[in-house]
Amino acid sequence: LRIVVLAGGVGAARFLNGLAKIVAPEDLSCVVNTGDDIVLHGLHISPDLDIITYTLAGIVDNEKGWGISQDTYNCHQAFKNLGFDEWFRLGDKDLATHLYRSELLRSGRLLSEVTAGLCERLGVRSRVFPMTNDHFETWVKTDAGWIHFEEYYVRRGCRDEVRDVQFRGADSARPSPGVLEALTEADQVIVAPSNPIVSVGTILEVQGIRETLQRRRKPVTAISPIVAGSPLKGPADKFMLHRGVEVSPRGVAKLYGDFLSHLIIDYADKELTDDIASMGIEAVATNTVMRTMEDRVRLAETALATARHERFPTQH
Ligand code: FO1
Repeated sequence: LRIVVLAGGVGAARFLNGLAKIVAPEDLSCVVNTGDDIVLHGLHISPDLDIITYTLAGIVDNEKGWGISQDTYNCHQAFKNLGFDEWFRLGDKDLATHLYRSELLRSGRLLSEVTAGLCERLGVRSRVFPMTNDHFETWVKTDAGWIHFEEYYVRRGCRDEVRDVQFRGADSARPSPGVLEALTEADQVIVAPSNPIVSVGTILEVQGIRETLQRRRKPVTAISPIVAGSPLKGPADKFMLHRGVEVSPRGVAKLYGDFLSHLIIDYADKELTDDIASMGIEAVATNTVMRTMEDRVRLAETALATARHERFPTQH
């Protein structure tokens, strides 16, 4: 079975960790959010692409969920000593990735080519697609003004109220080569438990991606990143509230309702099953909190199993 996963960063990587244990690497493709991409010190950093690639390569720092396991931070510290306000922690080995990417992008290579090159070097046999090769950045309006998403997330620790969100570049961002074909041909598309606005919502903003999902006649299964009224990780609640969407799996179902066939929700929300069914989406309740590798594999198995009870949205 060919599986395509729409992925953000840490939450998606945890899920992929389990999925990669039960799906052959060549049958697995990921379409990854690049709205978090940022240029720092002249280096092009793609946080979510790197989190996913390092996870599939088995070298991610499992404790943090990002960066390379056992990396050192000598350069980061030396830079700080020079008086720079280093709010984004780049590990020494991780820096090599950013140097590699920036060098190749400067020489005219596409982000998708650079990502494929990195995957090859790191022994990742699944395909990792950036959602777009075009410029795309998520910006957040806070009471401190407009700031890049990473500044909101890392530098300010998600503490600000979200006043507005902009997807800069979205109007002209086209999917990277092969993305629409992969989404059309996949036996199952799985939407990882990532932020539905700034991780998956960005992917859906890229020209043709949402429409391609709407046209599918095979399953699209999402895993709710919201459990009992709170996000599993990160600030999804603030972004959903800003959008006027209820912070619950029902809100997630609304955001994906035009293309979703199945939604995996936590046991804690199982009373929402009928409500979600009335939206034409089959809800499956299970344990979605991934503490151990066993949890991750079990959730991945549940996601794959939903595809065997096919049911599709009633309206498009
Ligand atoms: N997250 C942090 O909370 N603090 C950091 O200093 C940080 C550095 C970092 C460096 C490279 C990278 O690939 C990811 C990094 N992240 C860091 C994670 C990242 O900011 C977020 O997890 C995602 O962008 C949200 O999906």
